[in-house]
Amino acid sequence: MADRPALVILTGAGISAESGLPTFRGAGGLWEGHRVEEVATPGAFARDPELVLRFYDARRRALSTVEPNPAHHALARLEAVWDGPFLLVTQNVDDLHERAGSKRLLHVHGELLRARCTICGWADRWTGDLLGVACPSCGRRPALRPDVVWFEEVPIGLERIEAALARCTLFAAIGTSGQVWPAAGFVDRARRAGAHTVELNLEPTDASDRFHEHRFGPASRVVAAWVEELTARR
Ligand code: BV8
Repeated sequence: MADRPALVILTGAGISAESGLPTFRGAGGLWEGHRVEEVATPGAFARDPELVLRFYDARRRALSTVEPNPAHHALARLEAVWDGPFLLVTQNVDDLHERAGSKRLLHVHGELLRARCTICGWADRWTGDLLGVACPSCGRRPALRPDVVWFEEVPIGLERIEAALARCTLFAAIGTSGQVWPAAGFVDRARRAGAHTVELNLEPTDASDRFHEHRFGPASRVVAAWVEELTARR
């Protein structure tokens, strides 16, 4: 019996853009006003923890004011009807995929709504500000940081992602500029496994020539149409 089709999807900031969350590298992007090294590296946190905590507190607050968009909902619908292996890997630290109903989801760069203690290792869901807050476990302050993967830190779930890519038959990258590694290399791993690869983005990226197929346009329209086609065939 032909193996069931195995799907791996990688999403980036572009899938959340129409929900109102700024991307990283577009005009008016998230890093606007900050060089990424100033706010998303362990060195930045050691040098100026207040600046970094304020940057993430502002993003966490913004998250409570936005909703998933049709692209997030389309991926949750696709997962619900997909009859083969399915893994949604997101580089995003927002919770919009969860709120749209996605379950088989992996945050390769961590989550804005989680925090951890740099002293005792405590970690848990966290929805409030972190600036000035003592660790709820060891009581030390300053000690808490956002539970996200900064540059130079090891991404989450790489073994599980590698296993999924090694057997995938269809790989889609949605709303990502393909500039951050090792996530940017997932498409190459999928191609080596023989998968068909699709890039869904507002416009061509520097990574476009590494995909077999492209669907250009806003994610809320393009992802919904792509999912419609895939589910009609099943
Ligand atoms: C690591 C979390 C060692 C926090 C982020 C080669 C191999 C390995 C590492 C490296 C390498 N070369 C360089 C490195 C180091 C570095 C790296 O990649 N540097 C780059 C800048 C050159 N990588 C690392 O440090 C990583 N760690 O390598 O550890 C290791 C490796 C393997 C095994 C063991 C050890 C850690 C990287 C993670 C950094 N953390 N964020 C936070 O969010 O604050 S990165 C950040 O960028 C976000 O996670 C974000 O998701 C990610 C990628 O950005 P995108 O999502 O693509 O967003 P962007 O704005 O760039 O693009 C948006 C896209 O959407 C655009 O294409 C746009 O056209 C499109 N779009 C816009 N609107 C729409 C749309 N599309 C559709 N519809 C729309 N409406």
